[in-house]
Amino acid sequence: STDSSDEVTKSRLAAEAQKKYGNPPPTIFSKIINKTIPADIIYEDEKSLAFRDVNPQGPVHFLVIPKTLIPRISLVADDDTELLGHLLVVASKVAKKEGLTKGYRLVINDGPLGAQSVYHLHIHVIGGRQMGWPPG
Ligand code: IU
Repeated sequence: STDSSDEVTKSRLAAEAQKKYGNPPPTIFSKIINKTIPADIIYEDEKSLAFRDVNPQGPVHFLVIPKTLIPRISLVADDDTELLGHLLVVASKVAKKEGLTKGYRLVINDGPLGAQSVYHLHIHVIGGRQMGWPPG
């Protein structure tokens, strides 16, 4: 269901993204944020959301995203510093809540060579198995 405060939040986030990044097309992640499609959300606050990846690459695999539409890490600006720090703190806290006491992997894919497929910035948190290095 959508009430008027959701609408206000949606339009504020869209206006912010448009002002800063031009006119980025919304992705499926905007629908997850708006709750118009379901996702297994494991953390939410005013600025961010964490949900389980539909195609997990380990026993635990979730994504941490900003509610505002930053398309990719290569487009961040100086005034995104606090938000980006917040996303890392959320990643760490949710990893702990998920029981990843022996370590895990954070990944941000950027652009074609980085194999980014969804152009709404997201931090992958993958854990519950031994990781390899170098990554693929
Ligand atoms: P990438 O870094 O842009 O390649 O990662 C996108 C991720 O989003 C990928 O791991 C997908 O499995 C995941 N995902 C999802 O969890 N739910 C969705 O509806 C879609 C993608 I589309």
